[in-house]
Amino acid sequence: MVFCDKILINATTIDTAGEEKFKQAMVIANGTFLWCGDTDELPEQYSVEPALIEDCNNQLVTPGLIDCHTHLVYAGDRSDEFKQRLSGKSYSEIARAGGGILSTVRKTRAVSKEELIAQSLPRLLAMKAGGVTTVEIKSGYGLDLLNEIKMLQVARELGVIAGMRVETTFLGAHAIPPEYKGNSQGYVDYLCHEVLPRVAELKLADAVDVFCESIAFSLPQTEQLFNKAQALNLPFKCHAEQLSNLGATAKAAAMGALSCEHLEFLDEKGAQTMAEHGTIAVLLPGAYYFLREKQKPPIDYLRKSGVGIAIATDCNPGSSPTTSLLLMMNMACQFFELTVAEVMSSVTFQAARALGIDKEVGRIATGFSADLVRWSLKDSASLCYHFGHPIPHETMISGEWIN
Ligand code: DI6
Ligand code: FE
Repeated sequence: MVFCDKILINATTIDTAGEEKFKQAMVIANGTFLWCGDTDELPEQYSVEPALIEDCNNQLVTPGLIDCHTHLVYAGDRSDEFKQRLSGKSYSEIARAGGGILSTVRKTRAVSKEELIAQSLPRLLAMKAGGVTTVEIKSGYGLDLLNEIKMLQVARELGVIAGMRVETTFLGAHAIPPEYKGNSQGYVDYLCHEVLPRVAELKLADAVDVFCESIAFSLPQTEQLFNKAQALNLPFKCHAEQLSNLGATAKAAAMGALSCEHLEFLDEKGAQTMAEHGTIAVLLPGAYYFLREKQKPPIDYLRKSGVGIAIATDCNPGSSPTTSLLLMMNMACQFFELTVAEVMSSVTFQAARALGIDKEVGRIATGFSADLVRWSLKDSASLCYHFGHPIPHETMISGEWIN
């Protein structure tokens, strides 16, 4: 007899490719999956009180969803800039005039840690209420040592408060702060010599990200930051080819980046380099929609070259003010023409790969964290099909139902 905490039977689940598997059973003990397989083959040795056996009646059970790219810690909002964009100004124009990311930097610097938690927590809880159990959170609205540390500490604390898994990413290279106006190289040197080593020493970041773009950091500066990340033993990733093509993807992938993100302007060579190095493409349909981009990421190249595709919210006040990963899943089908199976994989297995935690979360499989969502739906197409509509569900994190 092996005593366990819960058994779920007769569930429709998904595999790593996002394809459905029927009549599945899951045995859960100590927060992890002890056994997963066909309900008919459930070994008799697993013993649990009958009340703790849950018959899922063929409903959809997915791994807990993973939002692998967010900037959810920030103060204030940018609805004023939304109005400017509605009267014809572009995102880049607003950024060049000192608004954009820098306007959120001013607001984020001005608030205390407690206030930043108070403003950011509702966003994280909204994600949790939508079936998300793991969230990546980037810094990048502090842009100096103390404020970047403040943001990363807030991100870590939010994970504890919400009872979710939070992966933190240092994005000091998000914009050039006012103190270094006209001296982006001075700022990159400051990040490499002072900020990143301290962040690493405090173990506040699980990875390093750089916004490589004409309105942000150049390719050589991006490479310099990645070299520093490597020297500090931190994985790295890149905001690449979002508004133009600077060749950041090929460089980042060749250096061993976990993921490259946005990618609207990615070319074939970039996609091939990603495939060769197992770099994940993180696509962000919310930013594509909200900035009214005309160019889509080259899905066909990515597919053809066999690059793993993840989808995330990019939750941020400037280009994607949303917390709904479910809405992004629908948009990924509608705008990027991903299949239902691709989308299901993109917010579970592929998202876990993008974060380098694919041996722990993102799958319903033996040894993985028992994070799952039981949806009141018959299949995964229904999950991608609804939009802007609450879908009743129950979420389990580390073996415990949280609703
Ligand atoms: N690209 C984006 O879409 C976000 N950051 C980035 O590098 C936007 C962040 C913001 O506008 O506040
Ligand atoms: Fe982003």
